[in-house]
Parts: sequence; C-alpha cells; structure tokens
Amino acid sequence: MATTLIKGGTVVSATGRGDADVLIDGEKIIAVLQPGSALLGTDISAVVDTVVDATGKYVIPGGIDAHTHMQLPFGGTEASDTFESGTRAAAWGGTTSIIDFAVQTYGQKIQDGLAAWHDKAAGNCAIDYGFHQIVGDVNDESLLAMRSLVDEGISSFKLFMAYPGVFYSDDAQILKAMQLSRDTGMMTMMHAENGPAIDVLAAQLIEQGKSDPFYHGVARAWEMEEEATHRAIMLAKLTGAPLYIVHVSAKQAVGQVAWARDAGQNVFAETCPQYLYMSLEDQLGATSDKYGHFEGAKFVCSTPLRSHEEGHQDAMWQALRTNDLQMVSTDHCPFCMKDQKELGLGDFRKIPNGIGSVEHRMDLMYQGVVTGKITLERWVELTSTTPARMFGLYGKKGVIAPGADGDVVVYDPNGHTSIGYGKTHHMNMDHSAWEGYEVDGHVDTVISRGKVVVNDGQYLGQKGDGQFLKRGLSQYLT
Ligand code: DUC
Ligand code: ZN
Ligand code: ZN
Repeated sequence: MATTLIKGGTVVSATGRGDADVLIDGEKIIAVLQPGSALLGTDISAVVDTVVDATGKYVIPGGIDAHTHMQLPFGGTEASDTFESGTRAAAWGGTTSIIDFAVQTYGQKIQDGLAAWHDKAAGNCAIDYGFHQIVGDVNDESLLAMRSLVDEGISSFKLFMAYPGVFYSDDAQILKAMQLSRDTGMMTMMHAENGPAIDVLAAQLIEQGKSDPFYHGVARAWEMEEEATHRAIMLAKLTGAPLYIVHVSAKQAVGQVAWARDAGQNVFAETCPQYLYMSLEDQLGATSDKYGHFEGAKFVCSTPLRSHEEGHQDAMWQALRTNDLQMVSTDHCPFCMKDQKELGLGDFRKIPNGIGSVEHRMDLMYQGVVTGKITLERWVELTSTTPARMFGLYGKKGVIAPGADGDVVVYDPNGHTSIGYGKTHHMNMDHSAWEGYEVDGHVDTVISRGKVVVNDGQYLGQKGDGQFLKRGLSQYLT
C-alpha cells in the first residue's frame, strides 16, 4: 500500500496547533510525528512513496460539508451539480466528505427514496459521502421504516416546516417524528420557516405586482424563521428529541437556539457562508444588462439572505465565536440562470431556491480567520471536527490522528483565491453568487483516504473514489 508523508507543516486541530509531520499508510493516518522524525535511523521521507511539502502551510483534517443537495429535484427542475461534478468541486475546495439528503417524496416509501439516492451517488463521487433522510411524508409506515435507518448508517432525518405541498410536515407529524428521534437517538434536522404563512405573504406580494427576486426575501421575513425555530424547539423539548436547525440566517432565530441551549436542551444549529457574507441589500442591488433586476435570482435561497442594516451577518459571526452556532455547512443547491433560475422570470416564487458554495466553504471560512472573526482552531472545528462529531463520523473523519482516514488538506496562508465563475469555480453552474469574493489563502493539496486528489492546481482524483459513509449516532448525545 502506498505511503505518504506530509512534511514540514503546522498541524491545526480544533484544540490547538503544532509543527508535525503526518504519515499515511494506504487509506489511514498511522502517525503524527515530531518534525523530521527518523525511523530506525532513516529519514522517513526517503522511504515513503510520496512526500507532500507543507512547509509554511497549515495541515488540517479534510472539510466535511454536512448539508448538500446534489441532483435535487426542486422547483420544477433539478440541482445542476451531479454527485460527480459536485463532489469533484468539493474536493477542489478542500472538502473531503459531504452529507447529502436522500429524499422521500409524498406518497413514496422511505426505502424507495433512499435507494434512489444510493443509485444516484454510488460509483460517481470523488469524495466520501453519507446521507441524511428527508422525510417528506410522515405517516405510520414511514415512522416504522425510519426505525431501521440507523442500521443503514443514516442517523439523522430532516423535516420541513416550509414548502407546503412539496416536503412539508405539520406540527402533528413533527411531534410523531420527534418521538421517534427521542427513542432511536436519530438527530431531527429542521428547516425552520413558517411555510403556510410565507406562502400567503408571497401570493399577496405577487398580487401587488412585486415579482422581482428581492421579494423572495421580503416574504420570508425573519419573524417566520424565529417563530418556526421556537416552535421546533418547543416540540423537541416536549418530546425529548435532539434537534439540529439547518441554515440559520436570522439573528432572532439564533437567539432562540441560544436560549434553548442555555436551558440545557440538546439543540444545535448551523449557518452557511451566504448568511455570513451576503445580504438582502446585495440582492436588491443586483442588476445586469441581460436580466435587469432579475439578476438577484442568483441570491435566491431559503432561508433567504437577511438585511445587513439589521445586523444579521454580524450576529452569525458572533454566534460562531460563542458557540451558539456550532458549525458551517453550505446548503449547496446550485441552479443555472439559464433555463433554471429563469423559471421565475415574472414570479419570484418560481425561482428554484439555492446557491452553489460547496467549493468555497473552506476558503470563505478561512477568510474569517484572516479578518480576525474566528481563530484558526475554530475554523477547523466549524468546518470539520464538529460536523464529524455532530453526525457520527468522528474518529474516522474530522481529526488528524492515528487510525483516522487519510483525509488531509494542506492550506497555504500565503496563497490567494479569487472566487467566481471561470476562476476557482468547478461547480456545474453558469454563474456564481460569489463573483468577486477574494480570499487570502488557498487550498494547496487535498488528500482523500490517502490519495492525493488535488495538488499544484491539478485534479488527480477519479469518479468513484468516494465511498458511502455509514454514520453512527451523534457524539454530542451518546
Ligand atoms: N433551501 C434552498 O435554498 N435550497 C434547497 C432547499 C432549501 O431548503
Ligand atoms: Zn432547507
Ligand atoms: Zn438544504
């Protein structure tokens, strides 16, 4: 089996940093060594197959993006990244594992939904992948089927308080699913927005002729997120279920999460890079020769971008520092403008919701280190170690230690990354919502289960390198 030595770098973990060499044998890390260690008197670099020079660079556990939607059928179209293109883009950006969402649609059996997602992903992924289960139809049969998911390595399921008629669960359904979450230890993940009320507000805006993409954010007011977050927390408290709120964007929703955590409840939450950097004002100001104000469609996602004037972005950064938010995922759900976002020309409700970011998460969060918003260690914790702990992968993933998978990123703090379409962009999209963002750092080398997949600006991996990850229960509960 091939051996790789990552030599001369500064190994950064969630709890500290230090100069060390990392030795990988086959797919596993077998040693973290004093710099320049010898083996029976021989310089190790002379006897390994590959030496990666990490001098002056950070050596971190590969990123774990716990919230992606490759090939998601949504809004009358399908997310434009396949498991192949999306996981390859993730690898380019220093992410070596994703957790995507298998979907049970209304009227479908859970097992059939899950099997369809296995079919989409198997043999196509560039990096390792797992699934959460979206439960689009909570009923007695689904609840029974969900009991066997843990044995299949699916230890979390997601419900939607938004999107009536698509994925929506009402409070009675949520209550029953949370009782199962309590009994099995599965994590309940929640899209917390009051969908029925949002749909009324959206219809009223359209009736008033307010059809531009900006009004997507107006209809999805922060009150709708705060209210749903509070309701989910109360139902979780009543049932004793562990709860994880996805894509938090409103400072008031963070307030709810913080309040529940302070009261000792097992409530966790993520935010996404778009809610740290982008605002409703950006969306309002977006315009182009081709699309006019419809250019703002590239920023349509749910939860929506929030007003900068109201301070939501600063509140997200602060919550990441204070651990009121525990991790950062992307909610990567890319759609092209042509033929996809364009479906909503004249009616913002028909714009497929989503932004593509899977390639940029590690860089964008590193820029938070550069600007002093988070520490280097917190960067690793938010993007790799906590996602691994939260979703039952820790030990294998999320850490550089003997026995862990050889998922390692060498990150160059003296490098530079210009983000955008045609720049670092390998996602299958015809635009980038991140156009113009600059990062004072660069992904130098990416190693996925012992194989160098990105090095020196070249992609060396292959479709099918990635394997399905059977996950255990959240380590925050056991
Ligand atoms: N939000 C998005 O932006 N896209 C997909 C689904 C979701 O909840
Ligand atoms: Zn969602
Ligand atoms: Zn999502």
